[in-house]
Amino acid sequence: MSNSTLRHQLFIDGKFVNAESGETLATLNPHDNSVIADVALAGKADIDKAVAAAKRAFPAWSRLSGADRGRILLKLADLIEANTEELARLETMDTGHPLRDSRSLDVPRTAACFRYFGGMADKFEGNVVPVEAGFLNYVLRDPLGVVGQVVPWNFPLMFTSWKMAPALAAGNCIVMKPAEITPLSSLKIAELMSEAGMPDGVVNIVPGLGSVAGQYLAEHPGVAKIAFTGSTATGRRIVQASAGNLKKVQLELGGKGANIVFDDANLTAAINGSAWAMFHNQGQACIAGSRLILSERIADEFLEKYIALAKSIRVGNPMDEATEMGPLTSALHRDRVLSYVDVAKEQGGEILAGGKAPSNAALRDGCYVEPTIVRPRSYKDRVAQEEVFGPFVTVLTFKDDAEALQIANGTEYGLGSGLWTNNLQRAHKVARDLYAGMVWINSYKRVSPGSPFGGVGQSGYGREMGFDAMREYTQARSVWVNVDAQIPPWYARG
Ligand code: TAP
Repeated sequence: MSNSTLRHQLFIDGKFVNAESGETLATLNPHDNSVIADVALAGKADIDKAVAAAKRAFPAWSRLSGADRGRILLKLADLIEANTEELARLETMDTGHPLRDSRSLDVPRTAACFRYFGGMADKFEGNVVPVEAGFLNYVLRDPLGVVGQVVPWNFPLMFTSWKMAPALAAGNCIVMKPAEITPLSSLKIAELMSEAGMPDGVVNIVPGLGSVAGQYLAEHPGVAKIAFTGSTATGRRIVQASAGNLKKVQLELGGKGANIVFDDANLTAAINGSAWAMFHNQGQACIAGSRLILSERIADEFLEKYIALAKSIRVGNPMDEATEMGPLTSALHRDRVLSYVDVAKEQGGEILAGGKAPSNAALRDGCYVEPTIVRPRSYKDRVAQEEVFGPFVTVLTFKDDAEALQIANGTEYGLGSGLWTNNLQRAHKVARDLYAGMVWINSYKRVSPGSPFGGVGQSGYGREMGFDAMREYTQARSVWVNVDAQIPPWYARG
């Protein structure tokens, strides 16, 4: 891909434009930290322009029929599929996702999400409420207006669709800020949006610093809702920033996924599935199964095979077809992940595998970390409590189901959790008792545009995907009609 074809400007009111300040920031290839492109850096003036464009576009877009809005999203899904190779390479270059993942997961899931909500746009209904005789009460689901969306760097393409698709299907207009280090795939989506016939101003994409552009978007009085995916700490700042105009807030925050393996599980499936749960996308996933919780009856056998599998994962240039694990998305983040190796050791943890950058000289300039397996002394240790967000799994063991649940529920997070067992009753009981927004039984990290995605506790609130997402991007309007009600006068005169 030639760098001259890369979209690297802000997308405001249907046009690619420079930032008002003229400022740019280089986005780097995490394989070798070379510059891919200098990307325009939005400031407050650009956010103001984007919000104003979205506000102008809102009346016409929100009054378009659901079918007409849906048609554009369906066309976009087709265009995404037609551009699979370019989008996959772009995502791989900017994030370090192995090309095989970008091709087989990120791009198809992005298209599927736009297609699902394209189909939803003319099917999401209000309702009629059986109120007192003589009255008709119907409830409309109105779009909110201009919504701000802040997307992180771990799945920039896919999360662009998760955020945009339901908001657009429901009739909202959007100002989206991608992460400053991974803006390229969402800017390509902007180009495809225009090709699909999206009216100018409905979607605006403004790469910029989180602390400047993101913060200002969250504060902006012209924004009716802010939807955020990222760290719990930034989520708290967003809530505070939203207070000025009491905007609606939706938060998809961190996680520390419990992945429990019982002694009656199919170990072959559990070992492979648990490795995928942790090491896919270099562990940079809020739903990663980053706490492996093993029955002590199978722990030795499980660990021996699991460590062997982790060590065999092909770490390398993400553009190579054979690569199974690429670099982390930035050098800053790699250093942060590696710093947890010292944290583990300081608290008496044992490093069972990895814990360093690979020795391969070809990867020396990149942001690589080996698959890392750590046995902490307690589930209360920092590495078993804090989100590391890298290829870094902690292993703990339990005696019985009660202890498994105590460990699994023993963090402040509650996003995704998994369990492996062939005992039907145990499966449903543990699924019921896990503190989590999502539970996978005998699998891990499954997602679908129709299935609600989100967490409890410090993992945030609100749900992406499915009908829940449509409810998140609409508000109820209750309309009362006096059909033939006989209302006795309240004041007996006149
Ligand atoms: P965050 O600071 O949460 O960044 C996520 C997004 O929020 C980025 O687009 C960021 O922009 C933006 N942002 C930052 N400060 C903001 C503010 N004050 N107001 C509005 N938006 C703001 O995460 P990070 O620092 O990149 O990563 C730190 C840790 O967060 C990771 O190690 C991981 O534990 C967690 N994390 C979780 C997720 C998910 S999926 N839950 C995703 C990413 C990171 P800039 O990138 O331009 O700063």
